[in-house]
Amino acid sequence: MSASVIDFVATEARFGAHNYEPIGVVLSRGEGVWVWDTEDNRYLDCLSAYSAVSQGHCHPKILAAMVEQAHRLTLTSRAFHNDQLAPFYEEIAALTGSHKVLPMNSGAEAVESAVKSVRKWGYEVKGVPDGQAEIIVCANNFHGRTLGIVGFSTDPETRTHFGPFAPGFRIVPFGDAAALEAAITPNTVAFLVEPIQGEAGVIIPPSGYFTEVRELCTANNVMLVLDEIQTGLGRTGKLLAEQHEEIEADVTLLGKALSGGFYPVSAVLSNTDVLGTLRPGQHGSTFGGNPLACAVARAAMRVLIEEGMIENAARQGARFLDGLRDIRANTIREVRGRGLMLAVELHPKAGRARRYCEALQGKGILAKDTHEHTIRIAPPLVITTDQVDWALERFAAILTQDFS
Ligand code: IF1
Repeated sequence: MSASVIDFVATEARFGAHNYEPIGVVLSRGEGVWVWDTEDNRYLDCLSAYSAVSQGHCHPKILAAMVEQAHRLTLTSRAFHNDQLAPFYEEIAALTGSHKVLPMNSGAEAVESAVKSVRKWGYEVKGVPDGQAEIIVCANNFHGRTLGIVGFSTDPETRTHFGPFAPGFRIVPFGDAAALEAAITPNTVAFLVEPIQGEAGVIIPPSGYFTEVRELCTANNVMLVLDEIQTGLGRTGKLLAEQHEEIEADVTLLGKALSGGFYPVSAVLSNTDVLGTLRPGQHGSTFGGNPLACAVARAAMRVLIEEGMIENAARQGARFLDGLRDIRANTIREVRGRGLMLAVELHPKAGRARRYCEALQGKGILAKDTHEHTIRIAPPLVITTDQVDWALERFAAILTQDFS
């Protein structure tokens, strides 16, 4: 690392809370799938800011929409109407087939908003006695960092010493429909679940799981809440991951790529009943639904469709997965993926995934480890065939080495 890079890293360490441990690269510029560091070294971004820059870095059309809107009007609060919110509602509802929309900012806020809404629905529509609502979630879930959410996490790192936590959550294993059925009571208002568990290491449930989950939720009048904050908007090769099993959630959560990485924009999408229970004054946000966010999100959704990014994610994701599976290396325990949400799980004896990510950096690839032994791979959805092949060559070169 050069002197200036060490300076940036040291200054961050001196003033910042140490809640991250970044890889030693200081980025200063991005375009499409590429990012450059302060010394002008180029890297293929295989993290995409945790899937938020699916449309590629600094997409020119999203940028233009953002700049144009920033010149006109940025924030009004919801105390007044603005001329971007209505078209945003129309366009996101048409795209996803939803009836009602609640605009928020971060993913965690969308999750919290959904928890509040399904509880309210439970009391006011389903008839659950006040204060008794139960929400079922999965072991190894990741839905964000706020108190309500970390309270139902099963990861000690995420929750230790942040309590006391709110009651009202039950935990079942992911991918086990019988366990869900057994956990449902008359007071169950919702099942909150990721279509593919991201933080857990790109865990894909057994085929048929979500079909059964959908049937169980319908039979028991339980709202199925899919957290598509990471899997949604093309990441898995479909607009929504629910489409892989041809089911429809009652509540869908979007965030991250909803803004193409320009701005925090999230949304709760629902049938009429769930969001219909919220009355004036009962929920809100200073920034939620602001004109700048709406203009950015409209452009982000438009380019995703117009530029064929979802189909590209399916095509390049299949190529990437095949290519990773073809790498003959005893460091690899399993390769998983759907669309451009991929992971390589290393043999525990191969050494820490972090070391492989650092070695990949040396070859011009930025990827992120998760849980000691898994390398997560999620490039922007605009990646080309040549770029996938370029990346595969480098993954092969690194994965055939031993860093134990
Ligand atoms: C961190 C992982 C990704 C999410 C799902 C809600 C949220 C997230 C399914 C909250 C956020 C992030 C945040 C980041 C790490 C990260 C992550 F490693 F945990 F798995 F994306 F890959 N639902 N995911 O994945 O959204 O409030 O952050 O906007 O360090 O917290 P947010």
